[in-house]
Amino acid sequence: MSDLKTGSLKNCYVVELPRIRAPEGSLTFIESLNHIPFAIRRTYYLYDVPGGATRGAHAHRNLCQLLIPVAGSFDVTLDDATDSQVWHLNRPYLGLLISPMVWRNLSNFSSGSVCLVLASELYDESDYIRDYHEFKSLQGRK
Ligand code: T46
Repeated sequence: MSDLKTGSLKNCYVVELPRIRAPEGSLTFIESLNHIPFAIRRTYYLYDVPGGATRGAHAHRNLCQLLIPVAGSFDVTLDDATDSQVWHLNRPYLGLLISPMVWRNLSNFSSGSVCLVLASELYDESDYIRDYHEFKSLQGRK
């Protein structure tokens, strides 16, 4: 569990990661608690996403994550039950940090895109809020 303030879009932001550029290609690296404000306990990635598919449609109670478009592009819509904002992610050195208690939808995946996710916690289904009305209620919005 990170110590980020939770439940607000104000705590979600783009992280510019280090980029080592060379004629042979580029390299980006990420260090726990240095480039991101949490220790990485899990890594997973989304790939082979068919055109028109959407992912997400939930919030997490305690999980903090960094989403990185390591290939291709996709859109991330975040909603804290008061405001919503869309990010178009299309650079492998720019990740989107998502704090707990923020509803997310991922869409517009380009062909061959890969979304790498660094997560602050192990997988735990009880951390998910999959009902938007419950999410709004927990956020103090009816
Ligand atoms: C988010 C986006 C980017 C596991 O067994 N282990 C795991 O670590 C994960 C992430 C998922 N699963 C299982 C649970 C479900 O049966 O895989 C299935 C799909 O998982 P989920 O509904 O979490 O998938 P997405 O792609 O809709 O959402 C995930 C993250 O949960 C979410 O926080 O931001 O990827």
